[in-house]
Amino acid sequence: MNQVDHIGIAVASLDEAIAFYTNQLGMSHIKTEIIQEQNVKVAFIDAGNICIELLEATNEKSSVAKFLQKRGPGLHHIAYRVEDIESRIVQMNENGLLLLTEAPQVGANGAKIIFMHPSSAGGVLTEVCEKQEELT
Ligand code: CMX
Repeated sequence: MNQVDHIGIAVASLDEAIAFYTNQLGMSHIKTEIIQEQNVKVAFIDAGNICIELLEATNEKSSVAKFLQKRGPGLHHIAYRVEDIESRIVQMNENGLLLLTEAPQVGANGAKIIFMHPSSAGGVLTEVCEKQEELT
């Protein structure tokens, strides 16, 4: 894994969370995007050396809705950036890690993403992502 790409935080209200990170913590809101495939609306916050991804569920099917019901708002996942996600998937499968899908899915900003189940990653929902372009 090359570097931490972002930290995902599940929130009940994206507007309230954005206000907290910008008004209270003085960070910049980069952009907001709906990711249909994941049933989430995400806002990216520039935290200097890292990006914070705030996640709001768009419907009850969303894994974020389930997470909020069970655990309440808070740290949801950590994402590591790689250069060639397909070869990483082969490697992770060979190492017996439990991936949530066989192939990468489309994440925010068109990134290719895949998740490791928390049971296979020390209790942390872990995303591996290959960026197509930098956030602007
Ligand atoms: N972090 C750590 N543990 C988590 C977790 C999370 N985010 N979400 C669920 N878990 C734990 C639960 O607490 C539960 O643990 P126990 O068995 O000890 O109770 C276990 O995982 C199973 O949880 P569950 O509520 O039964 O949920 P599911 O198995 O149905 O789903 C998961 C869990 C990880 C497979 C699901 O949340 C998922 O598919 N996540 C990936 C997709 C996603 O989060 N997309 C949004 C992000 C989009 C993006 O960044 O682009």
